Amino acid sequence: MKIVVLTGAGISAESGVPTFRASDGLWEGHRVEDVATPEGFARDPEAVQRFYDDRRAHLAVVEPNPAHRALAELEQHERHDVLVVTQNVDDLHERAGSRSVVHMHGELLSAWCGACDGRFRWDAPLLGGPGCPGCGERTLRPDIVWFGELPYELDRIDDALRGADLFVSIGTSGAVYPAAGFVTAARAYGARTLELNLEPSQGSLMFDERRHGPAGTVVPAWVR
Ligand code: BJW
Repeated sequence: MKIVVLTGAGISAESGVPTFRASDGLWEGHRVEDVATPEGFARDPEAVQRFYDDRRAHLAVVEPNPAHRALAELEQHERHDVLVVTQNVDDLHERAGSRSVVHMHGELLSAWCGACDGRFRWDAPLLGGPGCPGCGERTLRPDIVWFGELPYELDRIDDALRGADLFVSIGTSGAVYPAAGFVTAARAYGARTLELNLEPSQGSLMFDERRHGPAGTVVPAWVR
């Protein structure tokens, strides 16, 4: 069976990575417009670098949880062809053992140089760091897709949705496009659709089937 799994912040919540849309409307105390837009970066690059440096450093103290591990197991199953499309910028799917992962919103462990368009594996701080290994530009930005920017690998994702027998959405609020529209596309292409989330998402009624509860419980129960 060809399976496309879309994951969001909810799958990493039980690992201790905060989700985005908490009730106070702030992301870890920051306004979205300040830290997740190109305009915010242009206004205050150091504040944005510091925000992402803190989140990158936090990766060292979190671990994959049973939901990440269950998806890695699913990929090992010889009868399944699995693509994980994650909106998350952490590396918990890879650390759990998933090999077929698309980071459509970028990665904390990557940096992007706006001057030479180079992308570099990055585990050091951006703020006060050595600058671009390619061209020497001082101010690198995190390799993260911000509002108004085009997510990565949309053609590959669309091809996968076109060929999918099953589309599963895990731990995402369905508030951010284009990911929020994947369920509609998958249905139109003929896939069965399943939502696994703590609570009904914004697009919950679009799914053929819904199972609600913490990812660390409902994802392993679905996989096994
Ligand atoms: C659990 C759980 C547990 C908790 N177990 N579950 C008006 C209408 C339509 C679109 C737009 C519009 N105005 C602007 C747009 C476009 C915009 C957009 O969608 N805005 C919306 C706010 C409306 N989108 C864009 O700009 C995108 N680009 C774009 O559209 O390009 C143009 C284009 C594309 C395609 C074709 C043609 C043109 C880019 C979006 C980039 C998003 N980037 C961010 C920030 C990354 C930086 C960072 O990480 O710091 O990505 S935004 C943020 O939201 C982050 C996430 O990946 C993304 C999704 O959030 P997610 O993962 O769903 O998290 P939450 O917190 O929202 O939800 C968590 C869920 O888990 C909840 O449901 C919980 O209940 C659940 N949960 N604990 C299971 N234990």
